[in-house]
Parts: sequence; C-alpha cells; structure tokens
Amino acid sequence: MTGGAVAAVDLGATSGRVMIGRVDAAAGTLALEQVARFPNGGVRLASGLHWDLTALHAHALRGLADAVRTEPDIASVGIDSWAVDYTLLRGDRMLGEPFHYRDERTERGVEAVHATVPFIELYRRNGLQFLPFNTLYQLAAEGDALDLADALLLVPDALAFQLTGARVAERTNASTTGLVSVADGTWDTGLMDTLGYDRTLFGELVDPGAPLGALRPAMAREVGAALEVVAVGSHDTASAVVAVPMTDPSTAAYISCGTWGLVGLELEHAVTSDAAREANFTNEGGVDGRVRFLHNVMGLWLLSESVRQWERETGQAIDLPTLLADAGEVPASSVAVFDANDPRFMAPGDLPARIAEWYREHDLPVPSTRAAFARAIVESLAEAFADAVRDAARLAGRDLETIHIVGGGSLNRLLCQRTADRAGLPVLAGPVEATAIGNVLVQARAQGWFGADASLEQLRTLVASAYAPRRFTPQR
Ligand code: LRH
Repeated sequence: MTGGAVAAVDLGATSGRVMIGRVDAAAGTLALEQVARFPNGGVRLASGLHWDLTALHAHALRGLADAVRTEPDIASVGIDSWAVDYTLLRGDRMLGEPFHYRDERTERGVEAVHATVPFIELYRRNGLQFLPFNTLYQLAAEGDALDLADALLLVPDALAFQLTGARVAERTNASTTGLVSVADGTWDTGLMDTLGYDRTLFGELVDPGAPLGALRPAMAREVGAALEVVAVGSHDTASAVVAVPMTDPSTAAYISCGTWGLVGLELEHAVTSDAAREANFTNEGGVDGRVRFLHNVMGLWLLSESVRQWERETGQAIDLPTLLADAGEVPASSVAVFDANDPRFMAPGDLPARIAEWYREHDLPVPSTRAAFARAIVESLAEAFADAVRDAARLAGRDLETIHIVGGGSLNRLLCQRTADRAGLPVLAGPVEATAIGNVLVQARAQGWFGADASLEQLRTLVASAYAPRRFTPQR
C-alpha cells in the first residue's frame, strides 16, 4: 500500500485542530481536511496561569470522533503541541492543570537553577537557548508538587497517556526540557541528580514514528474506533520543520511563524560554540536525529496580543486583514523598529503600552495610530527575523539562498515581503498548515506508505508539489 488516511491532533497556543491527512506516496498526492477546530488559551487560576488540558482532551476526543465519521479508515493518530509545558501525575491522576509557559513563576526557577548550574555549563550539556520557561526552570518553581508526583509528561505525551495509557517522552519535545543531553539525545540523569529532580519521573524516550498503542476501551467508545496512536515530532516546531519544502537544507533557512517565530536551520550536528551561546541559539531535537538550530523570535503574538488589548479597550472586534491592509499603507520609513525580542513583551496584557514604553525609553516616536502600530510590529518582526537568519548562517558557516516561511505567518504577505527585503533573500511562503502536515507525513511514513527508509527530503518533495510556495523577491 502506498497511501491512506491518518488523523493529526495539532494543539497551538491559541487554537487546536483535528485534521485528516490523506496521502498517496506513489501518486504524489497529499491533502488535509480540517474536521475540528477549537479555541485554546491561558486560564487564570488561584495558582497562576494554566492550560485547560482537560478541555483540550475533550475537544480532541470529539474531533477524533468527527474524523472517524468522516473517514472510517483512519490508520493512526499523531499528537503535537507547543513545547516545554507538562503535567505531573500520581498513578493515573493528573496533579492539576499544566502551568502556562507565560506564567511568571518561572523567574524564581531560573535563579535557583543557575545558582546550582551556571548557564554556560547548562548550554554545554543541553545546547538550549536561554528561555525562562524551559522545563528545567519550571520544575525548580514547583515546590511540594514534585514530591507528590511519580511521573512527568509533556503536553502531547500527557494527551497520548490519557488516550492510550502509554507513559513515554517523545524525543523532539523532550529536547526542549533542558534535561536531554545535546551530545547523544538521551536524558541527562546527572543533571537531574544535580538539580534534585527524581530521574524516575521522566518517561522512556521514543522517536517519532514509534507506535504508542491503541485507544483505551473507554476512549475508543467515545471516538467510535480503537485508533492506534503513533508518536510524531510532538514538538509542533519539529513537525513544522518536517514540512518545510526545502530542496536543499544546506542553503535554506526556515521561519516557522505562528505565536512564535522560530528562525533557523536544519543541521546534522549541533553547534554549541561560545558564539552560538552568546547569540542565544538553540539546538533542539528534530525528526530523524536532525538538529533544529534556531532562535525564538516573539512572533505573531505581538500582533495578536495587541489586537486583543485594542478589542478590550473598545469592546469591538478588529478585523486583522483590514488592519494589515491599513498597515501596508503606512510608509515603512515613518515607523521606528523596536526590539521584538525584549522580554517585557512576553507576558499577556497591554502590549501596545509596553511597546510605547520601549519607544519612550529609546527616545523614539511612538506610533500614533493602530495601523502605524501594526506596521511597526511587522517591520520589527521582519528585522528580528532577518537578524536571526544572518546569525544562523554566520554561526553554522552557511551561505544561504532562500528563506522559507511556514505556519500562519506565511499568509501575512506584508511580513513575508518585508522579511525578504530586510534579509536580502527571497522568501518562499507556505504551507500554512506545516505543523499538521509534518505530523501527517511522519505517520504516513510509519505506516510504510513511503517505504521504510524514506528520507525527510522525500517527504518534502511531496509537500513542495502539493503546496507550491509563494515567492517574495527582495525589493531592496
Ligand atoms: C511554538 C513553541 C516553540 C516553543 C514555545 C514554547 O509553538 O513550541 O517552539 O519555544 O512554543
């Protein structure tokens, strides 16, 4: 058999979806059908900002039931989500909803961890850029809950556990915890010991493509079929990178642009030089043991959180396409670029006020209209993207010819064009659903539809033909 259908559960910070992916490797066809979409976001509880994993689980079950009704021959299910966040379990019970990586508690954790293991040493061991919410910092802020727990599962693993009973740690997402060795991709038990984290909390590492088992009987009844769950690149960015239609990864950069803009390269070997550490570049685990050498840029969060604030202020919905069209009319030269990566922009709340504060501190004019604000955000993101592409090329010693933008940001033409202009390289935009496509393709390969040893390049050839990218040529 060279084809069939699989289901992808793809959870993003603002929404989740269940998609059916239909693949025929021999015929060279690939198509996605969205069967469910549901909202996601932070929920404030007495203990801080959390995710509502229980609601996501319920939505995933309903979505899978819709998928089975639409396509009774679904061969398997794969789950991906944002990185770093986790649930603690005692037996089968979840010890509360996972904390959201934007919760402030992580600050305490950073101090505690760095007091025990300085960042230079951490980087040598795990190769990760400093992000205050990396799992190892969150754990240092857990307190007593850690003593009660007997297992820790990252979000996609936690969902897979609820569905199947498997307690595993998928490797690409595990690489974002800070507790996996960059040298060999296994749990760094020495680091766990030093930081006082019980090694037995962490599940067996599995690779994308590994079977995780069939739905528990109670779940199968709700879904209408005992679907098999298969590990994929469960870190959404790892799945997205699978679906970047790069013909030659040695001359291409990618930007996986959604809530975050993940800007970097796919490498065969990690780069953990002093220069890479100083530029805060990360070496996350990719599918097939590739390295995702990248830097987190704040991403479309800057735009969406600003829009949320304006909507809160006015009580009126803002139409994003109209706002972006208006932003396109504002001359780029009339707005100053701000530092999109300033940590003050991370927390939810009044983002335009914090951007205005940044401008005042730097004696630069604050944009005077919403359209000008939106333009400033696009220009600042494009500049941060171009900078990160230049850094990546320099740090990895590569000569780049193209930049691929995938994810929601690939629909933002102004952002794509301005990134091309500011980087001086052509941008190839799309596919928008790269994460779900990567999830689908890793399952399709595990089903044997591509032949057992199909490379990522073969999968990407299919992506390029099914979703021809839109080209943006640099204008200056
Ligand atoms: C993007 C993402 C990113 C992580 C962040 C927490 O969704 O997974 O790769 O750094 O969320």
